[in-house]
Amino acid sequence: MRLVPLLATAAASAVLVGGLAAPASAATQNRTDQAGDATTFPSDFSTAQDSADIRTLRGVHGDGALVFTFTVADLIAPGIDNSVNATVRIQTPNERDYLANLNFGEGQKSLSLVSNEQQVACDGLTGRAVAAQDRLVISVPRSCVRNPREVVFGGQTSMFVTFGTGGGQASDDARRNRELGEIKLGTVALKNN
Ligand SMILES: [Ca+2]
Ligand SMILES: [Ca+2]
Repeated sequence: MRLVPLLATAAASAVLVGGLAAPASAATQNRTDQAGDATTFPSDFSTAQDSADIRTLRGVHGDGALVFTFTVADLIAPGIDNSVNATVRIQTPNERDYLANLNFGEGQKSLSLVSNEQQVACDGLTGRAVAAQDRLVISVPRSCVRNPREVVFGGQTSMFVTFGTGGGQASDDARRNRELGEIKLGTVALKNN
């Protein structure tokens, strides 16, 4: 007779523990960017435009890693006739600047973390393209950027697509109404305290 109440209690406890076990200190920031604002050449090249056109850039400052997810209008699947590229700029409180890059060049994936134009060794740096969800994801272990309590970040995409005898390219910055150039940082810190 006591079995049912015990199970019910166990289930209730599991739900409670599950809720509390979520990374309490992880912070998320979701940045929305304008639609259709990728700088594109030729200007009517919609495949490149839609692939580069950032709609949101989400940053999650977890206990183990900083994870950045670009969602674009319509991501092309990385392949032999294109190049798909995303870069996140991360600035830590001592104003140390990092660039984490995910690149698919002719379908070959490469990842890098650079600070002051020097490569930073970073085991656990990962990235992926999820074309079905129009997402590019870069995960940077916090230990690779000296375990900051908070960061500010920005991001940029660039795409190069070839077709027949021609090609085109597009690039976007995860910030409304700004021209491309040095990747602009946000002003609100993404904290993990
Ligand atoms: Ca955009
Ligand atoms: Ca933009």
